[in-house]
Amino acid sequence: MYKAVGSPGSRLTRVTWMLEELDETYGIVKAKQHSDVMYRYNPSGKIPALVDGDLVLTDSAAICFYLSDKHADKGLGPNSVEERGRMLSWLFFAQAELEAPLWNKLKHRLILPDELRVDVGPWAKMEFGREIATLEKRLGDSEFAMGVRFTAVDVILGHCGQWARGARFEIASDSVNSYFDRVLSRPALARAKAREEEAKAA
Ligand SMILES: N[C@@H](CCC(=O)N[C@@H](CS)C(=O)NCC(=O)O)C(=O)O
Repeated sequence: MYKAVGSPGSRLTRVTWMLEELDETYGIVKAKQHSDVMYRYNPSGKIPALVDGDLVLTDSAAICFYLSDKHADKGLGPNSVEERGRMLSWLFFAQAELEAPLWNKLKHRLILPDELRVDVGPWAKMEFGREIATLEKRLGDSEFAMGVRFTAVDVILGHCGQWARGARFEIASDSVNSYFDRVLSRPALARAKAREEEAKAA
């Protein structure tokens, strides 16, 4: 059984969502960022981690990609070297470009010590808007990032969309908004959130 390690409501949701999409059994190990428990799984103390037997993986995009590749028969991963390349390109885009302004703004608003905080708001707004325009072009008329098939890429992009909406970042694209609506209405995401709520209450 897989173990998904981290705090409910954090990037942990990417992992639980992915596991729900794959219909795999898992347990949630609750751990706060930089807690003793979290350092056992990730040298940086950051959330989330996945435990698969002796393998401990960190970094949400890598975890989702790994799971999709391992369970390729379930259709959420790459089916060829070319698809593997395209999925990795999407995942690097999602984390390095789309997520970066969201994460930097949050860090400077809530996480960093006061003396290190600066106002990255205008930069984050501009950068995020530019990457939404890129996302619109990259998606084109496709239902999902990889075409007609929902994959691990949509978990990571979708989670960025949920984050952006929660933090009231402007998403000035009808097609990207429709894409986020489509992806965020997946029953597997609702199940993942319910599992995290249960874990939170336990
Ligand atoms: N690249 C990592 C980033 C992990 C990360 O930054 N997680 C946040 C919580 S969602 C955290 O633990 N932050 C603590 C910190 O930045 O010090 C991933 O995608 O898993």
